[in-house]
Amino acid sequence: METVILVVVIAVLVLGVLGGLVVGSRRKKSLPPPPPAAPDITAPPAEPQVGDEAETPRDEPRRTIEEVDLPDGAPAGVAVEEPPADLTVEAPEIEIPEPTAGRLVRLRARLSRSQNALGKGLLTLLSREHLDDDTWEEIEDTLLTADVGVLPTEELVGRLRERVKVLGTRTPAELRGLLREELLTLVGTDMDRVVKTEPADRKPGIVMVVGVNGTGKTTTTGKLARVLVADGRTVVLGAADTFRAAAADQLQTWGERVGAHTVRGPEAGDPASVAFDAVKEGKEMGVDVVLIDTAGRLHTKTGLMDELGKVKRVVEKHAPLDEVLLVLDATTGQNGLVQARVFAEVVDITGIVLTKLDGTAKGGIVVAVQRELGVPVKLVGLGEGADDLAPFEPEAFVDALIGD
Ligand SMILES: Nc1nc2c(ncn2[C@@H]2O[C@H](COP(=O)(O)OP(=O)(O)O)[C@@H](O)[C@H]2O)c(=O)[nH]1
Ligand SMILES: [Mg+2]
Repeated sequence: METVILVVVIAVLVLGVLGGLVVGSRRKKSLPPPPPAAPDITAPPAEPQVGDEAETPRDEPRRTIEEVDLPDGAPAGVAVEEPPADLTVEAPEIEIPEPTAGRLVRLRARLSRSQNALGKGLLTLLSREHLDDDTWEEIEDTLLTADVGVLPTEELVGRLRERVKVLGTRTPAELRGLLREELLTLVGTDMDRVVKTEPADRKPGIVMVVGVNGTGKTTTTGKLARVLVADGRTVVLGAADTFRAAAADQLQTWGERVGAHTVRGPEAGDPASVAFDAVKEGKEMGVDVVLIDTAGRLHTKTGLMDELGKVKRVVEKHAPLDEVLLVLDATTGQNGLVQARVFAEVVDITGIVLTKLDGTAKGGIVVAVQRELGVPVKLVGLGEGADDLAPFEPEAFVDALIGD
């Protein structure tokens, strides 16, 4: 019995010693590693070697991203707290364009060159005591110089001569009244000058803008988008001038300012497919109007016809064009009329935009171009500013020409 007890005691002791060793060795494994050996500060600093990052300061230990202190639970190598966003990069601010009502009145001073040449010149001549043939000829010259055109000039002078004769003695106010009436007759007060953007039966309205390069098509398209947005409409722009990337950028910039989306294609891509996509996206987005800017660097009539004709045909797979606006630069005078004729043969122009009326004495071109095409001037450009496009109003225009 004593032997048995002794064996048991020895066995327990042996097991205890063995167990302690195992536990001890486990503990040993979990101990922190010994501190690294202190650097030898007597050794000379090593020269940067190839592959070293020479710009890393040698006295600062390099830390890999895993070594950077991270909050609990954060996976190593992933930045947890985003640095604050760069405050200089802000979402583009959307502008609220000016209302369009009364714009021509506000911009009337811009017509001062035309006013001096045409209105004031005519009134001065008409106020002469003796209205002899020479004076009437001077009146004709004044109208011709202002680009009113030969036939309209003859008509106006014929009627004025007649009425002045009937009138006998005349006061300045009477003369002004006569001139105003006759100029209004030439400009036309009964034409429909509304830019058609809202067909009754469907959405979106489709407007195509055409004209020779440099006349102001892209600018006008951008300004028109602003006019529409100011009136509470939503707009998609189609950059169908694919000759230069800059043209699409220019249009897109206009669009961004008023929050209008621009559809564009690859540089030198097919303008017709951009126009088609613009209308498609406009439909999908449910906007009110799609405005299509086109290229104007088409020197031959056949090239022009192919290009614009195709854009029109392709767009009309969606729906008919509601408005085709021809942009003419008022400063180009008779040359503009020649261009107008060519464009009118290629597409059905439904309205004219006369740009740069602020920079010319030739406001009479309004009359000439309407006669030429039998289409009304619907909008006028009176400056490079974003809101310098005005609906054309015959009364306000004539009043601006002859002064109050
Ligand atoms: N003074 C003035 N400049 C205008 C007017 N409309 C356009 N422009 C300028 O004419 C130049 C050509 O315009 P742009 O729209 O690029 O012509 P596009 O080639 O027909 O698209 C630009 O410098 C415009 O700022 C206007 O009504 N008055
Ligand atoms: Mg352009």
